[in-house]
Amino acid sequence: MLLASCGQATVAPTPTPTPASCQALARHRPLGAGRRQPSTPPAALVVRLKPGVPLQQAEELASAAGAEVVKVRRRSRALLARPRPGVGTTGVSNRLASDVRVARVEPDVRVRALEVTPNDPLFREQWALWQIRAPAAWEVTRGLGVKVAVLDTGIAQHPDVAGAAEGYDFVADDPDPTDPGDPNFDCTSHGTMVASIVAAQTNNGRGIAGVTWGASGAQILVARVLDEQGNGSLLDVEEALRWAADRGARVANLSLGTETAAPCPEGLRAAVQEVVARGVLVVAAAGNNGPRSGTVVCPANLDAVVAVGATGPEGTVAYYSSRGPEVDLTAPGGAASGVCSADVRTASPSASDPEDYPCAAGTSFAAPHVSGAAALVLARWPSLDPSEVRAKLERGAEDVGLPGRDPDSGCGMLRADRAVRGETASAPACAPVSR
Ligand SMILES: [Ca+2]
Ligand SMILES: [Ca+2]
Repeated sequence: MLLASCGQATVAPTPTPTPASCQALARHRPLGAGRRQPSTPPAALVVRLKPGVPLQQAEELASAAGAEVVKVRRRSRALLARPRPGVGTTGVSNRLASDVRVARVEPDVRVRALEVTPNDPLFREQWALWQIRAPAAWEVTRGLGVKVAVLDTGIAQHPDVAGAAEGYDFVADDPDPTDPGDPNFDCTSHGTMVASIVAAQTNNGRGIAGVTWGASGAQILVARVLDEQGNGSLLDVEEALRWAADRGARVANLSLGTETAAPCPEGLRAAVQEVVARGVLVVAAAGNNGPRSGTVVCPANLDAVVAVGATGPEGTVAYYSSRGPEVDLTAPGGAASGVCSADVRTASPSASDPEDYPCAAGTSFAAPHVSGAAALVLARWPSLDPSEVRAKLERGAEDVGLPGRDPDSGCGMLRADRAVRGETASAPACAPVSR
């Protein structure tokens, strides 16, 4: 069963893109051409005072040199001064430097926030990436080379999604994991949508951004375990998990589950334990059977699996998200309110558009945010074992809902930035000991 609601009017038309010519013009126009630039103020100077010189003399000292004080920094015993209009910076600097009260004069060095903003046109609409603080995480890593297995309906061709690094079709038992698409829904490929969240081609000036950066991000191993309608066998899931471990996958994403909450069969439990011991973090969608507790489906309800519930754009747990003590984390899954902008933007071809960017909601789309963040963590620290990766994700999570671990949100909302920096939240729900 697919843990998505993509057939329920959540697939919205792609918004009208900015005309390509307009974008190209903006990109290629030389700075300043054809437009009056505001006059740049003269560069500020940092003036460091000698010991014992009272800071109260700052104004007089600057004024005597032809400058005005921008600010005085008491702890650093320095002032920021700027030449008065029409007064040359060099002269001001020389006069200040020759003042007996001044220890040193330096140019003010400017700094800026190092958040990474990719140029994908739909990125500004991807609230999900802002919610998990992906731009700050990308300062550290974009997940290059980590192998993430996506066990799903396979993958379809889309210009903003890299193909499978390796793949296998466990449904038809052949080496071609292509998803032919679901004829019942216009959203043709669930697996492609999920893969696009993990690793859409990013900063390519096209479509969406992924949690990891496509060609410069995680490699996707595609295991087709669900048919185009989204139905499959847990035995194929078992087999595909072992296949993924054989191929060096470090994360396995399972945006699938049983229809209702039920204990997992012993075979699947053993397969999960086996691949976790071989270094694969297994991440699964919690289910869309909320809001009552006790609704987390298999395989998310296994202890060894990271069970992911869904949040909407406000950061609250979505009404449909399955609840129970097995929930470990929440991540963006969309509000499922029928409004495209409140759902998760993905990439997948549709019947009407080979380059569609459908919006979709479900815990299916929450899990790949966690899988992508796990790949970022592993790109930074490749030697971590699954329990260590999991601990970083859980300790960095933002406690939401009831204080501490709770059955709606588990350890709280995914924070990719803290996970890749190895930081613990200020009031973590699940630190220092995770389940
Ligand atoms: Ca893109
Ligand atoms: Ca909580």
